[in-house]
Amino acid sequence: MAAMQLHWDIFCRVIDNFGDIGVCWRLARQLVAEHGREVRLWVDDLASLQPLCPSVDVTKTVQSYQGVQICCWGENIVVDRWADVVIEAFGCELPADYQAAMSQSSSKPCWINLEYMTSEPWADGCHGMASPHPSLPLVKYFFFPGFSEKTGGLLRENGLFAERERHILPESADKLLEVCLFCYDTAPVGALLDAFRDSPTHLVCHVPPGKPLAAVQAHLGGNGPWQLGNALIQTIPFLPMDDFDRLLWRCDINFVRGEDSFVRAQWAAKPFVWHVYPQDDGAHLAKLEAFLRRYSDGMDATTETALRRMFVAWNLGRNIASAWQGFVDDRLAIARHNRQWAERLAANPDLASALVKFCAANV
Ligand code: TRH
Repeated sequence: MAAMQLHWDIFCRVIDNFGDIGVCWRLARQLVAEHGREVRLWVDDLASLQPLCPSVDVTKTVQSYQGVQICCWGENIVVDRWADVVIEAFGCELPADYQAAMSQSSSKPCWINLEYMTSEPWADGCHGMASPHPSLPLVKYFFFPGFSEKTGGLLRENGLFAERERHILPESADKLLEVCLFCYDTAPVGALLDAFRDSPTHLVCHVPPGKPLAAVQAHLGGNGPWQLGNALIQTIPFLPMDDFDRLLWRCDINFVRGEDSFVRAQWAAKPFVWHVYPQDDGAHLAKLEAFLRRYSDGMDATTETALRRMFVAWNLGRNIASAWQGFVDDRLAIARHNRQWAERLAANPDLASALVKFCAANV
């Protein structure tokens, strides 16, 4: 039997926001907790990890937290050993010295480029593709998170659904609606707030700091809380990662964005609205459409229309008021569908397990 690949190095360069480090941190701690791996997480911007894990000390170049060794990836890092598995997150490019050292080792590490998630069908064909290095005797493999069984799957911890069920409250049509508003500042937040104000629905909307709050403040001014008709809009602090999950479980409708919060909203099995990470060439709209196709499969026509109208309105900034009311009216049916959707997705292996298996087969 092949030796277990014990040592893993994950390299993460933070481009913007929290998704890059959110994904890497989640993967690192799961590899430790569920697969017994020894993981070093190299990150170039500790300050972006700190809000997710408040115990992280941004002044320390090396520290351990939840069993993961967190290393600051600065200009001149000294790597005393290379790992059995090396993960280059989102094409962040490994340090040249590290690549050279990898190529000289007698047992070559399994080198993975962990890609951004997409539901577009082309990911099925690209997942697992090998890319030989142009000059060194190394091969890099492309690993695509995704929604089909032909991709690397989605990050999902063992016991997540059981934990969720311990916290979740039963759906009901007459309770005060709780909404979480996590989006980019390009979302039509002003139009949504106007729709809240004009709606008969009583709700409380939780707004995290950063882009969501900036967008709310740009429309309403001041620092809140704001009472708009039946809607109370209130700020919340940025929550540690596991508390953020609990917020998604508690809320009745979750606005989420990017990659990691989008996946967490799906595991929460509550109605959600996705704000896709905007790309200049409009590529994000293809991602949105590809996701909507998969996700609405098996939905009844009325629910699908309500859901599609809201996702499109939110991402294109059109017809928010009517789309919102339709979404709210159909939320119990959407919640039922989302429960089944989460179960269906969870039939595929989770990303960390798939990665462990893939690496064992590609040494
Ligand atoms: O922050 P995001 O927009 O991140 C990313 C990056 O922009 C990345 O470059 C881009 O390519 C990618 O999106 C698609 O959205 P995301 O992915 O949802 O990451 C947010 C993380 O922050 C996620 O791990 C959840 C976490 N979070 C908390 O832990 N607590 C909070 O209070 C909030 C609001 C978020």
